[in-house]
Amino acid sequence: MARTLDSTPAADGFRMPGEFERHAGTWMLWPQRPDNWRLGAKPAQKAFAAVAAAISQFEPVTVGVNSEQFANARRMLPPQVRVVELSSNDAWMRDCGPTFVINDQGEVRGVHWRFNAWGGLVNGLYFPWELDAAVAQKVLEIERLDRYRAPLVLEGGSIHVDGQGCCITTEECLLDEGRNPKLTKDAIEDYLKIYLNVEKVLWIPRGVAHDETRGHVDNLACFLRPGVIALTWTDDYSDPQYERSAEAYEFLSRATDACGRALQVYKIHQPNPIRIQPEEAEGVDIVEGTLPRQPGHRLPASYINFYFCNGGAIVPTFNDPHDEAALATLQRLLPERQIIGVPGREILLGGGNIHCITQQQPE
Ligand code: KQY
Repeated sequence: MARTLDSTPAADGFRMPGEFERHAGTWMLWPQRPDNWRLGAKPAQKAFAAVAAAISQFEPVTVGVNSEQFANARRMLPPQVRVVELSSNDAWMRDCGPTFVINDQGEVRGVHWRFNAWGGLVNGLYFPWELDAAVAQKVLEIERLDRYRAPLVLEGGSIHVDGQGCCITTEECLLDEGRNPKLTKDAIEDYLKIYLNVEKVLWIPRGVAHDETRGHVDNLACFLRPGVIALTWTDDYSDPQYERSAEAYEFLSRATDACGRALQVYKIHQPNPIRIQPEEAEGVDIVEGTLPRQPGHRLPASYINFYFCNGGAIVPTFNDPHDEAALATLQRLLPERQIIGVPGREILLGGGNIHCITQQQPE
């Protein structure tokens, strides 16, 4: 039975584990909306299928699909991937899926945050979003897991934890006027502490330039393990990302985590600027209320938007000269894992990358 609980994870002794801890599996959604994905989402569907196939070499994968795409998704996804009918407005399981929490007895529950399409009627990316807002509850029902309903607008891409009491986020994202305009920074921090069961929140000032989420940390920085962070970087002073990464580097290098450790911060150089090509923009339907895709618009490409799975890490590649160094650096920093590059451009054209379309369910 999946109950909705009146208590909180912290009160019940549940915490969000680090993504690098063991997973029972991965959840994803299936892209289809033609006002976000070009050419009726066909290229994006191939890209999502490649991500699901790569992860499924390491752990079970479930993909939630709207009813009209069920047969197509079943045909395009490898047989070892479970496909379930699950309606959504778009395909960002990181952001609308549950945040799973565990206790010391190995029990798993889920946090269901409020979802408003990255900014609601103030600066959200599409309207309506009511199907996305129900995804977390439906995933927890399928898994028969109890649910905490958190009174905070939050997408999973705006937080990372080390599983040992520390959370990283950005001020740009969580203090954004479209998310929780009535809550102070202290009130938001208190909710993070209660629902993730962390003791320390590190507020990085800003995320990646041109990111339509306005500051998701999962495109900027992540924990490789407790005490160790990877950060997207550029050596080009004239790039709009330089100032953002430099301030994050300064901030994180001076910070300590909840255990009092100084953080080690490793830089991963971003790809060269990637812009929407005219033929890519042309394939996207124009719909009032959905963020338009303009030719020439710079995309927030980052290798940090990768996903840990059991024994592996699935990293977006961009057919860029920096791909090789990014994969090699991650392999050096994560020697116990197999680092797999999967093309990320089609996912990036929709506004995110591999981390944004996946959600880990802990073991
Ligand atoms: O987490 C993300 N980066 C998702 C971005 C959503 C974009 C919707 N067009």
